[in-house]
Amino acid sequence: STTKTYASRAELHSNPTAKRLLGIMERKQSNLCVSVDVTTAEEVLEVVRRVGKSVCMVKTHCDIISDFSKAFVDEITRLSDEMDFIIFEDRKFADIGNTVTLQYASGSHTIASWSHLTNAHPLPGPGIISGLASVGVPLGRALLLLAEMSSKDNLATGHYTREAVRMAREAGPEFVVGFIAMSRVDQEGAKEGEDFLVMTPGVGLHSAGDKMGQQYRTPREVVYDSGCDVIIVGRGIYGIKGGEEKVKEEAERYRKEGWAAYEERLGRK
Ligand code: UP6
Repeated sequence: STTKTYASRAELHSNPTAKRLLGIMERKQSNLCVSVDVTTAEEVLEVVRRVGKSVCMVKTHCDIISDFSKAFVDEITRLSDEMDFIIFEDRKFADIGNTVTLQYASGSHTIASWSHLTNAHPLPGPGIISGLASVGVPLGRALLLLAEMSSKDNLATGHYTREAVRMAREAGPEFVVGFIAMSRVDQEGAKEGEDFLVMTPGVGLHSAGDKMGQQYRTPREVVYDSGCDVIIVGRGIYGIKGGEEKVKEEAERYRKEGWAAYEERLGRK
């Protein structure tokens, strides 16, 4: 997938969310996902309005929003239609199939009802995919497995990562469309015609990490050197000092860097 265009991949993808995402990436010339990790609904929406034009996707952590509500869901959904981006709830499900089914469909967040894409740890085994798929597939949703993580000394390496990829291959492309990973984890043993999206957090231009183990690389390192498809940027964009205009500018800056690295990967530059 590293030498194919997002447009050609959009045409062939069978999952509706992956297809829409790849189409948006091509149209908006953006492989940027902004992670909006702020804690009130209005702050989230404010950041989304600032960065919406520059992104292919907005990533949420709905359980950190103190006043999460139906009105918030309606507004972010409206913005996703108007500004043309996918909503990715970074839920990181990690329980048995029956429990994740309930967590995905029910509770105070009803994630499946508004989030186009979500993710899960492969730790519990393939039952976590069947459980989430039973809710998500009828709605046209998509799932990523966490095959690797960005934080220092995390345990998702080697055999664990390979098993995550094997689990995704066994599940088939109907629901599992890719990975959270730091590299092209799907290269080894790729099956004819498969197309996984690799989405990568731990991206920042200004710092090497934080005090709690986060590790940052640049958009070029992620997209060109490592062949990943989507860069996920949080504090590097919403946390920039200098006011709201600056947040918007910074999103554009990451969009351009990510896109240039993609074009370089295709050999267009
Ligand atoms: N995230 C990581 N690393 C992972 C998986 N997920 O950082 O391996 C998520 C975090 C956060 C975002 O939960 O929402 O990506 C990164 O934010 P940052 O750019 O502010 O560090």
